[in-house]
Amino acid sequence: MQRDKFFKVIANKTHPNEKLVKTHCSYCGMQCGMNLRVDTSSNTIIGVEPRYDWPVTLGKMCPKGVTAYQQTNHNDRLLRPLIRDDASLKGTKEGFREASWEEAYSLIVQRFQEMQGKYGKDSLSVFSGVSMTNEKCYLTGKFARVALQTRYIDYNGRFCMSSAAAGFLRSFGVDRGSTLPWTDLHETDCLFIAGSNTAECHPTSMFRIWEVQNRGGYLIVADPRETPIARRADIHLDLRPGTDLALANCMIHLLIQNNHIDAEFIANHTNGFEEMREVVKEFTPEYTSEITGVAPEKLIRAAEIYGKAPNAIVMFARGIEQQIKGSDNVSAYTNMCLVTGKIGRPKSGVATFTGQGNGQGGREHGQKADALPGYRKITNPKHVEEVCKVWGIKPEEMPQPGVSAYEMFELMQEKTIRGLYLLCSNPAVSAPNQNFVRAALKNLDFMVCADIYLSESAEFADVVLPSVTWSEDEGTVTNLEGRIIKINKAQEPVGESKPDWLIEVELAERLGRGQYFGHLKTARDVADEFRLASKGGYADYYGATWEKIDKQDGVFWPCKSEEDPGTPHMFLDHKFYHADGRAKLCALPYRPPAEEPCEQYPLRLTTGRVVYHYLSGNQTRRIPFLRDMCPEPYVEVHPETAERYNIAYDEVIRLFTRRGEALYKVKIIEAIRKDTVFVPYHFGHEQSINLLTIAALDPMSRMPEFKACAAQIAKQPERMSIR
Ligand SMILES: Nc1nc2c(c(=O)[nH]1)N[C@H]1C(S)=C(S)[C@@H](COP(=O)(O)OP(=O)(O)OC[C@H]3O[C@@H](n4cnc5c(=O)[nH]c(N)nc54)[C@H](O)[C@@H]3O)O[C@H]1N2
Ligand SMILES: Nc1nc2c(c(=O)[nH]1)N[C@H]1C(S)=C(S)[C@@H](COP(=O)(O)OP(=O)(O)OC[C@H]3O[C@@H](n4cnc5c(=O)[nH]c(N)nc54)[C@H](O)[C@@H]3O)O[C@H]1N2
Ligand code: SF4
Ligand SMILES: [Mo]
Repeated sequence: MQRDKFFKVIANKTHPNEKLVKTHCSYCGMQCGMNLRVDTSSNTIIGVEPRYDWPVTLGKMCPKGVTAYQQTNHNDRLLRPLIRDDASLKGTKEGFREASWEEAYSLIVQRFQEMQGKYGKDSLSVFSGVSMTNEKCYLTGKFARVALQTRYIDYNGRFCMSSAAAGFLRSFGVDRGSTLPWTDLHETDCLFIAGSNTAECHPTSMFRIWEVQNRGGYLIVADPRETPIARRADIHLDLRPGTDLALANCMIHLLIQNNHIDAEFIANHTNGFEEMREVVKEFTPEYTSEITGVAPEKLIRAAEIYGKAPNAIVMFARGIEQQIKGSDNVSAYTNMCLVTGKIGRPKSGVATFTGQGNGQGGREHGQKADALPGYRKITNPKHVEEVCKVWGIKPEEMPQPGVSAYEMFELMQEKTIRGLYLLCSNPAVSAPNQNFVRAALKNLDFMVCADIYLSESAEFADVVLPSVTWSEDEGTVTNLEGRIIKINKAQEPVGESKPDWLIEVELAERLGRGQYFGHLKTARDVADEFRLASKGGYADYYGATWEKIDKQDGVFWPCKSEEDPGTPHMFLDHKFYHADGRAKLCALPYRPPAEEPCEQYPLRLTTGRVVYHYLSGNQTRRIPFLRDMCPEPYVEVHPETAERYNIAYDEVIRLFTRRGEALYKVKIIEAIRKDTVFVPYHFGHEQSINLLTIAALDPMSRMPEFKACAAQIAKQPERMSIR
């Protein structure tokens, strides 16, 4: 996309005592380019300017991005470690006192060593997140395996990208969330987007998406709700939540029937066509319509448009992935590009909208229960040996694989896990089946939480450690394209807060493991060790030096050497990463969601996001503008459903499932199916919709089914007005 030649691409300084620090937004996978404005007399961040010269987002930012800078010097920042002496106050904000780092460290070391002495190394666990740089994510994996020597580590990406990862690994043998750069999007002829509320969740992709339509191309959207992109789509496939696998199989069925397939590509570059064809046979538009509720004509037209488009991109997000068959949905939608050969070339391919800022890099370098740096497997002896060389430990010292995020809470409940080091995640809001998860956190003997603010999860901790925001440290993250980019430091850490990598190094030293961590004095030291640890893995970052990232506007992995410019387009040679170089066409029979509506719970509950808040809301609920725009959760209900229940706009109703209940204001809205209700999940305590969600897990990815469960509404008795 060309900029007007009169367009000024350099951001303005607004007063003389100011410098601009080039960086990216702290929030979603778009990682929009921004300059933080820093007052040089006080060395504090005072504002933000978009970066018009950032090729992916060209100066676009969303409401979260333009206010993100307000996090750094916010009054709620944690400035010193906190210790709670009275364990009976766990689960509340009460009872914390400030402490020195040394006191906090001593207590942690004493309690961790006590527990491991009594119950074994694996009595400790680490639960982490990917709003952190690659370097921090990498070091967290090493911290768990080498400093704590435990098998139990997993992270919030399990609730986010795990189905995309599992699906892509099965289809391609590699998991890079996008096979092509975002700068291709607007040049394609057809976008097929399933389960993504793009305009609210990746808003700065929209100018490219609208451009496809402006150029005469097509937009097809599969979503139970008429989201902003669904409203302007050429075809809106308004399916019942949890029925994507039928829809995707129907698309393949029709592509085959209409001969919109690339027989040569299938023969030369894929396996599994015949088995897949057998499975999709029954998915006629009529049969699929019965399952999905989508009119047969729409299914036929959607397949025709995708099939005829010279270039097309299939895209999806959590709407299809947060299901018990999330990884099957990913492979099934990916089948669309494989049967048509619309992959492995510019302007065609498949992409998932990666969620968190470092949702891509954070899943590649060892925070997952079974993963090691460079996307290696902890179950592969050769991989273990390669990583052990960098870490300086013996292969027999490498812990076994652990369990997935939700399963860690189950182990806490049964006391197999007794201690937790939680960082960069807020599972007391964001994990499913909250009543159980909160009880599991309470059941821990000892819990540490590192965060930038006192989160709902920190309320369960014995020790809270103050970490720094993204603007007070440097490092790399990998955006939703697979492009490794650089985050720069704009300000010194507030109070006594410290970057997570430094906390881990200092703790490791005090745990007697300094020989493996003591050499890491700066973020750059961690970066250099991390690049080396990824070398030779298939997510190879070795050649992505900070200098090259700066010079090239980012580096796409794999990037194997200093001379290698990186890999913006995957599979250009039509070589996939399976041993025989072929992609896998997967045969995937349909199965319904774990919990179907019934007489007692006749509605389908689905959950997700709004543009103003980010994830558990611990960051965005503190920003005045964002809080004003969306101060509380609500339930979206179709007008006919509202009439059936005799409920009015803004009336407070009780929403309940087999697991829990909560009170929500009603928002009556035509943009939702009559059999479905939607609640955003950015709120904690008694407002959390995760009190109601189901912890049914995808057998392959261990992703919880956040997107579909059975629910019911009850009217609340009118409150007396007391004045
Ligand atoms: N404003 C904002 N932006 C964000 C985030 C945020 O919290 N707030 N979080 C970031 C992160 S971590 C993530 S993971 C992404 C998430 O980005 P998205 O996945 O786009 O967001 P969601 O709201 O979870 O769900 C997307 C859509 O799936 C639809 N859906 C529900 N059930 C189904 C189904 O069964 N099938 C289909 N096809 N669709 C279904 C919902 O109606 C919704 O419109 O956003 C990132 N960007
Ligand atoms: N019902 C329902 N539940 C969902 C989803 C859904 O669609 N529906 N989506 C799921 C998805 S996709 C995701 S990604 C998860 C996210 O769930 P969480 O991991 O709980 O999300 P965040 O709110 O990002 O939590 C990050 C925490 O780390 C803190 N933090 C930020 N930066 C740093 C840092 O550098 N260091 C440290 N130590 N702390 C930091 C923040 O203040 C915040 O408290 O939620 C999942 N839960
Ligand atoms: S789209 Fe994502 S990265 Fe861009 S400004 Fe908004 S939250 Fe930040
Ligand atoms: Mo996510």
